[in-house]
Amino acid sequence: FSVFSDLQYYAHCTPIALSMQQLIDFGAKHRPPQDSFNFLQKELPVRMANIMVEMSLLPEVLLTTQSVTQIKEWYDMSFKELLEFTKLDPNKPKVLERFLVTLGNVKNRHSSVVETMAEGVREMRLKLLDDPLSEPIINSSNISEVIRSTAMYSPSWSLDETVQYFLDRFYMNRISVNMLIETHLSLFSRRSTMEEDDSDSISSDELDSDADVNKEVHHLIGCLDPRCDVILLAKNAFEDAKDLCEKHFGFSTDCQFAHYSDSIKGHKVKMTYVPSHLYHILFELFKNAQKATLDKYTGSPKLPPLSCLISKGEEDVVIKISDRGRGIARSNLTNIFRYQCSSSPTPPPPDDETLTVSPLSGYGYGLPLSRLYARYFSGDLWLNSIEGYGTDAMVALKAKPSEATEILPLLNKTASSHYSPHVQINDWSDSRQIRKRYVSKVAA
Ligand code: W6P
Repeated sequence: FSVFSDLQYYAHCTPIALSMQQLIDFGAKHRPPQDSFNFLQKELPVRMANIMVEMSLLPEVLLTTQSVTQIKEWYDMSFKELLEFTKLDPNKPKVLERFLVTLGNVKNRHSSVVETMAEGVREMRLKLLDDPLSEPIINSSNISEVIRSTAMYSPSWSLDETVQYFLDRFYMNRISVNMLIETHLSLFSRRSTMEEDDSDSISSDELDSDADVNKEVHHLIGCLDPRCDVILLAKNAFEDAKDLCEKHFGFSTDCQFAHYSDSIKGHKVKMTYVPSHLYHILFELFKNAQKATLDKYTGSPKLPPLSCLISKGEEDVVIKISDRGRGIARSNLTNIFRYQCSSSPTPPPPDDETLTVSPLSGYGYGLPLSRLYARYFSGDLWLNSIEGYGTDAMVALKAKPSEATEILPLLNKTASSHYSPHVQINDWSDSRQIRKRYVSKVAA
């Protein structure tokens, strides 16, 4: 197929969404590294190419920023490195060894993509402030003949909506690629099975912020813990958020934990999950709840405690974190999930740690990213707020590993969409997503 470049070829392939059950089966059955190699050697380029092409469709103001240019170079390089392996024989130990090294390199190369993309969005906003007329009119004739992503370039969308749509998809793609890489490294790298101390390769990535906890407490198969102790993890996340708050403000409040489970055995709620993702989500929510409480009760000696309810049902594990920090107005509820929330006065410096460790001032990327982590395996995250009183932050996760399936952005490439722009085509691997988005747009 010489008409197609490699990029176009792989972008035309549909990513394969895996369930937690499949990931567990693969790891627990000790399948040979060749099997994983064969899968990843195609799937990684497919997932990368899908998002690379989508990135190339971005409006010029963002596409031509220095940061996005840098990110494109990283993706080009990694894509090329991974393609090398299509010609190689995985039955040679040397090849498998090199594959591990390449995956490690790719992971490190992309470790600051979130911050760099955030910087790109800031660059774009500065450009627009300088010259508001440069705001592009999003023109559907820009779209490549071969591949089109209908919704993204819907002419009725503002630049804001387009950027939000893209970043959700871009970061979700990145979470999924990281997941595949981490799984292979964790199952097959000699270092991770023989030694404990591989902190060098871990420290820079937000996925592994609780790597120490992982080692001691979790029974990891790849990145998944089939017996993840939700209550223990929530308590750890709470304590860490509390310590951080204490350090920053000299105050913090407590939390009352409660749990409920139909099939209760002892005092635990267990499920299959990625502990680092769940920790990331809960740490973020506890920080926000602490912050809201402190903001309302500055100087007051007695702070109303948070509460955390964890319930395991048939279908979902639901976690509710409540604060009495005055709540949020309905009109502001969607804003706090925006990547370019205009109310954030001073953007944090593009420092590795700011996004994961100390976004106590304003809402950074913490909430939208946490929602992506929840949605990644078919869960969700949302807020119910009672303005004047307080906020309930809710997380629902699939209780059954067979139902916890990756939600991946898909690139639409159906030529027919060109002729029937009103037909809705799924651009997420889960058809419910598009309905959700449609409903939220109508509501907005
Ligand atoms: C607030 C705002 C917020 C966001 C996320 C979680 C909890 C809370 N509480 O007031």
